[in-house]
Amino acid sequence: MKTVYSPDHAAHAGHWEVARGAMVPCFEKPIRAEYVRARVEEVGLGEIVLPKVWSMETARKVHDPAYLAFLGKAWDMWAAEGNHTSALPMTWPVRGLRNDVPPECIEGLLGFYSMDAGASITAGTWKAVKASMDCALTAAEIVAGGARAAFALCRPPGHHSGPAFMGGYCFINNASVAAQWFRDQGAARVAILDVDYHHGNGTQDIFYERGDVFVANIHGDPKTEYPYFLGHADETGRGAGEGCNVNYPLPFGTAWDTWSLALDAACDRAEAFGAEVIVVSLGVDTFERDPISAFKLKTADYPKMGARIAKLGKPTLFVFEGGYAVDEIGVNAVGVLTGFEGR
Ligand code: SP5
Ligand code: ZN
Repeated sequence: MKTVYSPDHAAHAGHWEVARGAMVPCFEKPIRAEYVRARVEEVGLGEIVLPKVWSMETARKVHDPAYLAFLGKAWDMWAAEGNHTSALPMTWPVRGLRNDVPPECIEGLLGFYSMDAGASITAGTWKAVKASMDCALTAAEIVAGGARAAFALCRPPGHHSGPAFMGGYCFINNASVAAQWFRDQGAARVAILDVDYHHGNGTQDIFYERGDVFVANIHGDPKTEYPYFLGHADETGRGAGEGCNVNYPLPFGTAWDTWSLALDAACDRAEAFGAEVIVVSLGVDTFERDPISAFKLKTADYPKMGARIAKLGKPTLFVFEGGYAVDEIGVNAVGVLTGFEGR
C-alpha cells in the first residue's frame, strides 16, 4: 500500500510536557515519524508520496472554525509577548467557570481551546499540523480512488483533538477529517476503529450525535488512565448517534489474548453498522515497552491486528496516532500494515 508522508512534520517539536510533577522532554517527537518511514522503506511496503495541499473546508465540518483560526495564529500571539519556548496552557474553564466568553489574550485562549497541557505550540506547529491533515486527506483520496488501503503517516497525531480543543499531543483530528471527507464523497456509512492505547475522546466527541459515522475505541480504562474523563463503556452515542459509539475500556496489563477479543467485537459492530469504509486510528502505544502506557502487546501481535482488520474486506485508511517506544515504533506500526496485506 502507499504511504503518505510529509517532512513538514518535523517543524513541530515541542520542548516539554508535565509528567509526575516535572517538566520532561516531549514523548511525541519528530524521530517517531522518521523511524516509521524508515521501516516502510525497509520492508518495501509501497511507494511513499507527498501529500497534496488541501483547503480547510472539510476540517471546518468537524472543528469549530474559530478554533482552527486560533491554531493558525497562536504562535504569533505567543511570540509577540516575548516568549521563546513552546506555548502551554495552564488555566482551564472547568465546572463553575465560564466557557462561553473567549479570552482576548494568548494565555487565556490557550486554556480556552485545550483539554490539557499536552499539546504545546511552537513556531512550526501549524505547518506540521496542516501537513498532517493533508497526509490524511491525500491517503483518503488514494483509498477513494480504488486502492484496498493506504497509510497516512500523520504527525502530530489527532484523536484527542475535539470540536474546539487541542490536547494529548493532538491539534486537528486527522481521522475525523478523513471520515468526514469520505462521507462528502458519497460513502453513506464510515466506521472509525481506534486502536491507540488512549481513548480517542476527540473522535468520540466529534461524532457522538451522528448516525453516519460509527466510532469504536479499545483503550486503557479511563478510571485509571488518561484521558480520564471519557471512554467509559456506557457511552453509546446520543440522539441520531445513539448506538453508533462503542468503548472497550481494558485494565492495565491487558495482553493480546484479551485485547484481540475487543478487536473482534469492535470489528463485528463495524460490520453490523454497515460501514463502507474503515478508518483506523493506528496508535502503537499498546506495546509492552511503551514508556507511558500499560498494555502488554508484543511485536508479533501487530500483524495479527492488521490481518483481523483486513478480514472486514472494506477499503481501509490507516491514520497514524500514538506510540512512544521509538526503537520499536517502526516495526510495530508497519507490522499492522504488512499483516493487513497478508504477508
Ligand atoms: C496520541 C496520544 O497517544 N496521546 C497520548 C497523550 C498522553 N498524555 C498523558 C500522558 C500521561 C502519562 N502518564 C504516565 C504514567 C506513567 N506510568
Ligand atoms: Zn495514545
